[in-house]
Amino acid sequence: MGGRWVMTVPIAPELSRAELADRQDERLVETVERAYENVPFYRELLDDHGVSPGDIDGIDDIGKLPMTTKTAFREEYPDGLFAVADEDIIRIHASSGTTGKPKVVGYTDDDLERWAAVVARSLDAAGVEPGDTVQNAYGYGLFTGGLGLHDGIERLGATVVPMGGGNTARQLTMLQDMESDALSCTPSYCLYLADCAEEQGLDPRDLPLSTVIIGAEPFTDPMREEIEAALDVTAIDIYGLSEIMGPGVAMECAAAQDGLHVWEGHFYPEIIDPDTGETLPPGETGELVLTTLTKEAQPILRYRTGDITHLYEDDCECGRTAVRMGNVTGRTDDLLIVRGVNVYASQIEEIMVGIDDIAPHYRIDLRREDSLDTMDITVEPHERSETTPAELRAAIDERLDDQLNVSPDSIDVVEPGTIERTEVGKVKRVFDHR
Ligand code: DLL
Repeated sequence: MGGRWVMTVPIAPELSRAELADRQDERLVETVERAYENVPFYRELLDDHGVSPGDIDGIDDIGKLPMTTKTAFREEYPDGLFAVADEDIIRIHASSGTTGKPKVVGYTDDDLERWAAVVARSLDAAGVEPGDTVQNAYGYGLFTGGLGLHDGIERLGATVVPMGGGNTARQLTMLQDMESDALSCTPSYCLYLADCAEEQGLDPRDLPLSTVIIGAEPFTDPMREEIEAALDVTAIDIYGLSEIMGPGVAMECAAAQDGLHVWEGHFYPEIIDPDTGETLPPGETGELVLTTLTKEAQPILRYRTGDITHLYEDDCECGRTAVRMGNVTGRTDDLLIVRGVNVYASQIEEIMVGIDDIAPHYRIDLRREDSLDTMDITVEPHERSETTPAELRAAIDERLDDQLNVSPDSIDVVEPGTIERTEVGKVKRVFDHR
């Protein structure tokens, strides 16, 4: 779609670290005041901890603030965390948990403006340019993925093809007919789409795409490589969560493809030890805690995301000054305790995806039988694999035992295509029946 008029890129200039720090100081003070004055939940929480807004002079004081957990969203459902009058909320989103009520989030007009700008900035980091065409296959609706990406794509001055999730045959047709440069969707859907293309006799590498923007669920490095090879694209990681804004809290840059720049003028990141709550120094792995610095409708202080990662402050070759966080491969609540051995689903995934002959589709079923935990793994070989199921089982068993000290009760190798694919929404791989 060349040759058309393109608006100028509305990307804010890079701030120096010192300028960024000044901005964070100012914005934290404002955010704490706003939360204390307008949200009874925060007034009580701060009062209970003996902290008043006057104690917070800047980011260095953030450790004085208590943390917010997801239970606040459940207890204050639906709008108890809003800091503005109902008529100032112009959009609602919600994220459904596996249990209980959804977490409802609200946005003012200015919040939506800032969100679009932050997503535009994220897309710019991914190498998407004004004038490009982006097919957006994140779900539209209460989920923040669809509309969040949508507004950012438009803000950048790119063309959005608002497909939403599912309807894969049509996605493939539109990708070709619109000559889309980029596709935004979950990593599992990316692979599914590539498989569907092949089934239709189409080589997925012949699709016009050069970039895919993948996020909303964890993926491992081998899985990213698989996506890049299958579609002949660069796969860029986008991170975000509804409670803090939605997609675009942090974004990998195409230049380094190494860690995600956290847009620190808007979201302040910390890493804590999930067991003790203590703040950890840069480089150490723990739970990501985020504070909104510009959210008007719903300021959130020190939110425990449950996501496991680390922060690194080294200079990035792209020249962006914002700190980077590692790719999120696990969550504190993904921890599986199988017969007393602690293991993250992502660690199991990493091992399985690391075995060449195994397709990145698997499921883990956990059950309890006679007060003993059992773990059954189901995997698919790659279509091209010539290894026998017995050899595959042996390879998985040996690596799980060597590297994680776990031994599943069964490893079932099923025909390619047997494991149910997720066409809409986030992939679910662990089924805990206990
Ligand atoms: O998933 C927002 C989003 C939409 C992000 C589209 C990226 C793209 P929630 O439904 O509230 O919001 O889920 C947030 O998803 O706490 C992580 O556990 C996980 N997650 C999000 N992005 C990534 C990522 C959206 N890039 C939860 N890598 C977060 C790993 C991710 N996990």
